[in-house]
Amino acid sequence: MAGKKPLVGIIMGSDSDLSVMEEAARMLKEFNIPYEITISSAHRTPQRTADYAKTAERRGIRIIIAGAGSAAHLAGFIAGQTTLPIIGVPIDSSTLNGLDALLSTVQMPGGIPVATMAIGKAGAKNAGIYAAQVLALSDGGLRAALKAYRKKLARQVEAKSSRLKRH
Ligand code: RP5
Repeated sequence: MAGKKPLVGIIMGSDSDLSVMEEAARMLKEFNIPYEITISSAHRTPQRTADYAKTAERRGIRIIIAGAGSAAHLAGFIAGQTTLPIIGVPIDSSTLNGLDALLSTVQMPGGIPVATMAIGKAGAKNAGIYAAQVLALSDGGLRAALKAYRKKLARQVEAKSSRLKRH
């Protein structure tokens, strides 16, 4: 993976989002998908965010995962400037525990979609997996890795259940 051109862009509104967005990066690493990761805000650095969105496709990025909290406009702001698929991750960084970010991210106007995940770490993790699933449409090796991952999850549940039965 090292040295390969990134296929997925992870972007977040603040460094305070990193502990959540690292979950997306962890899943991309697990599937050997090269990614880039950056911080840019729709509100605090709108020009930097616009430049990121507008140059992503020509830099070889295929999907963008955008995570932000509070009045979270990052994913939608980016979606308005590129036709790359955008995955939104609402982050639970505010006094409203992410409900604000969920509504701001998911309620896009018709014509400009954002695929919105769950609030917080589960959403970031699923964003990484979802990006892998989109890339797997044209990558048989990745499809096989995703099927193996599902089997691993099932085995983990069975192992947990067996441990319970032994008590
Ligand atoms: C949002 O505001 C960021 O995505 C972050 O979740 C939240 C708080 O940012 P900081 O004040 O911690 O930089 O734009």
